Amino acid sequence: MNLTVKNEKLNKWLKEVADLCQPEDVYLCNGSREEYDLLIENMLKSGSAVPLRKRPDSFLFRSDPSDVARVEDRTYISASSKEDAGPTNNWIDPGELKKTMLDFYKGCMKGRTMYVIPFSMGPVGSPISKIGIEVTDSPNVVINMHIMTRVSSRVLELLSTDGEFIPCLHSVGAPLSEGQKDVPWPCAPIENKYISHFPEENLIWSYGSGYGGNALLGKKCLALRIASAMAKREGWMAEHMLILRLTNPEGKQYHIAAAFPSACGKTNLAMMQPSIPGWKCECIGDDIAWMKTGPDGRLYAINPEAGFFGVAPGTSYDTNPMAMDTLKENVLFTNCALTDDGDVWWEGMTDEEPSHVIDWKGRDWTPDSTGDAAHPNARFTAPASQCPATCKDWEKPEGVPIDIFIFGGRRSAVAPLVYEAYNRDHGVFLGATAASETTAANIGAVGNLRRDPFAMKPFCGYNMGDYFQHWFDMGDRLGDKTPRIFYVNWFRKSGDGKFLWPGFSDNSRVLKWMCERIDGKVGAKQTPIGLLPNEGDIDLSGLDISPDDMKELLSIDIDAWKAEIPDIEQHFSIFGDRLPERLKRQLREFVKRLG
Ligand code: SAT
Ligand code: MN
Repeated sequence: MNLTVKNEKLNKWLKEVADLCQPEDVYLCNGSREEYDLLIENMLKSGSAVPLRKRPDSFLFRSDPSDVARVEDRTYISASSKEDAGPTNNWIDPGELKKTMLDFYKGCMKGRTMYVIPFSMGPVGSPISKIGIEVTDSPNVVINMHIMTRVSSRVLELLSTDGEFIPCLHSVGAPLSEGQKDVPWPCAPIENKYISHFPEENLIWSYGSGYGGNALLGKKCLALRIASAMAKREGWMAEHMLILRLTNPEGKQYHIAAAFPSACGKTNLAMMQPSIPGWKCECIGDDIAWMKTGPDGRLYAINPEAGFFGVAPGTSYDTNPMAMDTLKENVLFTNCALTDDGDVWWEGMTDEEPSHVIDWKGRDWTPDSTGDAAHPNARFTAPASQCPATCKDWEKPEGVPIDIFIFGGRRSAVAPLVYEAYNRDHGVFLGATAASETTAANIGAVGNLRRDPFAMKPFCGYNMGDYFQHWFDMGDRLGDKTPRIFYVNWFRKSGDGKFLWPGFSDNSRVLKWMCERIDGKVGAKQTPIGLLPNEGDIDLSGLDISPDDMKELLSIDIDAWKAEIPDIEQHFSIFGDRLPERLKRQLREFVKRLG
């Protein structure tokens, strides 16, 4: 390998990786526009990128049909003991996993270029930021990383001779033999895919997938799984949360961090434009929040990412106009449909379906076809700076002070539109028991209810029982400066299967109630599950919603909640002695309140 960098540890690691993976050549990325354009040009030539006549500098990629989402079953937290990975993570002994993966990595980049991507999660040089180096044999990963992270030669300068970085090794796992023609989206079969994390070494090894969260290693692997383990050790928080700033008509700002599972509307809420007059909402991040206590004792959040990797289907000028305006140019689309005039399309984008498109598998599609034109987990990758709703302070190195935490999920029944935790410990209980119906963001069944504590089930890099304790510890440290905690459910349905709440810009009405709670302007009703809005306290002016629907949205079915108890008990029981005593107490109190 004829590549030398100043940082000794990096030099050694790159040499080892090149010797192991045996790429045809090695390329050190600098993050420039020229580099991005050149990679796209090569992918256009090879046929893996499709140009979009209707959107300047935007391209469509079609994945292998098997490589369309994260693979939670193939994702490992390889701590030295199984207990430290905990019951919600897959675990293989690090020695054994490395041995297996080294066999796969041996010669895996034959016939391909090995790209070295120096990137920063968080603004380059900020004290809160972390440096990663991703080595990959996928040019598609390089261009996505260009948008999603800060890729720059400055990162290498910052590393100097002995700076710390997180090594992120990635291969699509599809070596090319002499003269073998490449496919548009190389990847390995599912049983050979491994998304592995070694939290004790701050090390990531990913093999066999070219898709999003499996391959853009700065995102879920570094900024959530590895960062959550670092945060636990160092006393901060890495959370699966959007960050937004809400400003009321008097100009008072509120910063909200909200955790919802993948494909449950984080991007929509982060870019939401309030339907209530005089209120303003600005986006700071749509997926990940890193939070530390500031000099004033409050909790400050930054978005470690630089772009949005959002779910395309369902995104429209009705549901998320800010996202639509973000997607006008410089966007990478994956698994969307291609229209006859050279644009992308997906289910829910327009009122009327196009009469003909090429579907995400590259086949002709008409409204009579069976199956979706775009994959339900089709994605866009777009720079955050392009979003008209992006807050001017989104890159502030010190972050923004968080006033409100929201937990939630997708539940067609039981959970009401909104309620507030009684206190900090109860708030942790709400996060720890959050449940949501599964979505297409993971390979597997869709629509099954599962507990997804803090929306972190797939992303916590250590024992989740210890993670619960970390929430208590952070709360104890923050004391009365802890953000107020709420739970929401935008997805409750009526008996005949219709969504009861309009959602999207009308979610501002719910956020307004939260702000008024903080300011002591409105009261709340004590119920067994928490504090609910009093009738008339949610601003419904200008909204056409029937009083019956509103009643149902805020109704609590005691029997349905009682029926949850065995499931919560079962969910808690898996943590054994790692379950904090304070959560057990919360459960006992909850049972008592239910009567
Ligand atoms: O594919 S990603 O993991 O990046 C998206 C998600 O599931 O949140
Ligand atoms: Mn996510």
